[in-house]
Order: sequence, then C-alpha cells, then structure tokens
Amino acid sequence: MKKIQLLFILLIFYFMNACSKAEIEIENAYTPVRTENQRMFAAYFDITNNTNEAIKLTGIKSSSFNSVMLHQSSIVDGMATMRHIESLTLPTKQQVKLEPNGKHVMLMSAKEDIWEKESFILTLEFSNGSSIDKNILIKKPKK
Ligand SMILES: [Cu+2]
Repeated sequence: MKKIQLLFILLIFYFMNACSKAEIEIENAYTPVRTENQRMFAAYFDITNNTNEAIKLTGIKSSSFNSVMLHQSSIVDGMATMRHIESLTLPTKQQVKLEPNGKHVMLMSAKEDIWEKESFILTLEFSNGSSIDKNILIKKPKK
C-alpha cells in the first residue's frame, strides 16, 4: 500500500513538471543600447526547445521596429560581417544561444525612441504553429 502511494505521488510530480515546462523557453533576453542616437540594434537571448521534435524559428517581428531580421555574424578575410539567415533550427531538448559575434536579431528603423524605453516586445513564430511575445529588456550603459 505504501509503495502504491509513493508511486502515485511521484506520478503527480511528474505531470506537474511536464505541465509547468514551456515547450519553448526564452531566457536572458536583452538589447544593448549605447547611445541616444543609435540606429541599429541587436537582440540576444537563450532559446530552449523542450519538445521531442526539432522546431524552426521561422518568423520574427516587433511593433517597435520596421525591420527585424535574423543575422549571423562571422569573420570573412579578417573582416567582421553579418549575413541574413532565413530560419533558425532548434534541436530537440537543446539550448541555442543568440549572442554578440554570433547569431542575433537585427533591429533597424525604430518606430519609437528606444533610448527612452525600458523594454519592447519581440514576436517569435515557430514551425509548429506556436508563437511567443517576448519582453526584451533594454540595457543602457551604467551611469
Ligand atoms: Cu546583424
């Protein structure tokens, strides 16, 4: 009888955990802003696919910017360059990092005064039909 109760409790914990974990998790989302008259911005975050199948990040947009693109930074012939990437594959049960000098979200032609804002919303669309509205923190230099 005791063993059955224990098994039951473990099952409850298992299902609670399965329910609380988001299918796609986005953490540490931020955009560095260095000067008041900055025109180009980049957003960085860690994105984790908790599902049992690979998912692609297929679309990305924000009502705060006219132009939002996925970019990949690289060094070509000793020069730092960026190129546009169409989509980003998120392997199952893995975290993909968007970070300086790597993959990032390029944000251009702001519709708002980004310097004056604390954060903005980035909408991410995925190949499984889901989408996430993520709050991106604006990080300014410390005074
Ligand atoms: Cu870029």
